[in-house]
Amino acid sequence: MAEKLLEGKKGIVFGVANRRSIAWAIASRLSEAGARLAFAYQGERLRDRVEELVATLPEPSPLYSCDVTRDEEIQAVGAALARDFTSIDFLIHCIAFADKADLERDFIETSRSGYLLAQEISSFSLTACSRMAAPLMRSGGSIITLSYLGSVRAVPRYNVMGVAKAALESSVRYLAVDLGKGAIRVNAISAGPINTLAARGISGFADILRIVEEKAPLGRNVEVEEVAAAALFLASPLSSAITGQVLYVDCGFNILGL
Ligand code: NAD
Ligand code: IMJ
Repeated sequence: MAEKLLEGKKGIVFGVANRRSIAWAIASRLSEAGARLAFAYQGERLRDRVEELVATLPEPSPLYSCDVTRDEEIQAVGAALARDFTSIDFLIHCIAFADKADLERDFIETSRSGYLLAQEISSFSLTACSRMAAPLMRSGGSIITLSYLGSVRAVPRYNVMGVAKAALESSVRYLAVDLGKGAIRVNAISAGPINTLAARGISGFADILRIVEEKAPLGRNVEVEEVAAAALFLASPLSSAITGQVLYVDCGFNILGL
């Protein structure tokens, strides 16, 4: 049988909250491809749920608590990875947060604190996590984050998250330049709408799914497994010349003018 794509590779996944999380779909796919995984979850509130999910993987995986607003917790993850894995080959960043109120009223009403919160958690955390991980990627590596079309288009109610995703996608390019010399690649996947915890609370989300289904060139919404397959590609040597990119996995919706 052909060698698995990620046989012998190790990495860390940030952003599993529950079984619907995009991070979980990616973790499952990378694990299937032979990778060994570590998980960083937001805080003790999530530990039991993440533990339960991770127990279903074929190999035991270390779990670390990490609130990305705390530098010392990110540093502790670096130390734990050095201890448990010695080196890593990939980092998956699936983290976003904004104050719910900022996703419900007009963008112009965004508060200073709400703006900074969205930037800190949804954008700066990629840079902080990359700085932690890069020294562990001794033979090169792949860093992957998740974005959304609201970074480059004004999507109703995405608001402050759109501005944070614009900064995230720009960070991908600057990080790709800094880390390229160490053969570390940095890319984003811009996924179409998927029914996860981060999407379900949004009023009108069902309408958004319906509009995409109606208009997207492929005439349907994206499946989370399709996002995971793109992540496998970007984590694997198949994408060895691809860095600094935003790869749309959205059934073609982003190409439309009207
Ligand atoms: P999710 O709610 O399952 O994942 C979001 C994660 O962010 C959670 O695991 C949460 O614990 C984590 N998080 C929030 N604040 C944190 C903090 N301070 N420290 C550490 N972790 C923190 O939802 P999801 O849809 O899987 O979201 C994952 C990524 O995918 C996000 O970046 C989101 O913007 C992006 N995305 C989602 C969609 C969609 O429609 N669901 C589409 C495109 C992109
Ligand atoms: C989120 C808000 C508005 C429109 C939206 C979304 N569309 C999509 C999303 C069209 C697809 C989901 N998405 C891409 C996100 O990045 C969501 C981020 C998010 C969601 C919440 C909900 C609960 C909360 N804070 C949040 N912060 C970020 O309190």
